[in-house]
Amino acid sequence: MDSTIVIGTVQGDPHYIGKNLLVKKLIEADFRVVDLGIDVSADMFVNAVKEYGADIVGIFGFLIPDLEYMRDIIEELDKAGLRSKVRILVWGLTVTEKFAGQIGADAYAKKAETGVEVCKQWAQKPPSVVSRALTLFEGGDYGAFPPGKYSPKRGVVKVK
Ligand code: B12
Repeated sequence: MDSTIVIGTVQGDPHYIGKNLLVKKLIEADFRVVDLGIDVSADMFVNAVKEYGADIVGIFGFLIPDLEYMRDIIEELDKAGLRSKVRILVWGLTVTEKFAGQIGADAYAKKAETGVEVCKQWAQKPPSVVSRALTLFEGGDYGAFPPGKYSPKRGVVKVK
């Protein structure tokens, strides 16, 4: 796949078993993966996106405070002028579809398999159309957030 994914578990969170599973499956699917490990700060995400020219960012976090770190990471990517160059995939036990849309992620995926599916769809589409191009499932394991519903910039569109 002609796509580079930077992935990590957010700052303060030591959980990595599920993330590592996703990384393994992404590598098997022939993606270039930059695994930043655990306890990853917003700066580390920003620097890695720049250094490796990543086009996808995967953010994971199990713990409740992680939700705010996810928001920070997306804001820092925006401030660094990188937001329009990457698609952002998030997941965590306390991440809801609505929250993912509100913080400006492009998609969420509850399982490693569906995370890979989202990345495959993105890898086949140019960034400008990618959010809308995803297959969307209501109440399913993954979804995407084209502009519209949750904020003026981004939101969730559901397709049955
Ligand atoms: C194993 C575990 C640990 C291990 C972590 C080992 C490791 N190195 O990863 C240890 C013991 C270190 C740990 C510590 C803690 N834990 Co813990 N832990 C768990 C446990 C039991 C399982 C997590 C797990 O690995 N599941 C298996 C993997 C395969 O599943 P997964 O991670 O969900 O991954 C799947 C998806 O999420 C998805 N996915 C994964 N990564 C990504 C990334 C992206 C981008 C995407 C799209 C998808 C995706 O794909 C995966 C496969 O389908 C859960 C309870 C549970 N049943 O979930 C609690 C749990 C996550 N822990 C919890 C807590 C509170 C803690 C502690 C804070 C406890 C404490 N007071 O000390 C500490 C962390 C302290 C710290 N800050 O350092 C809580 C979190 C509650 C909350 N929401 O805030 C849980 C839910 C337990 C509970 N019910 O209270 N924990």
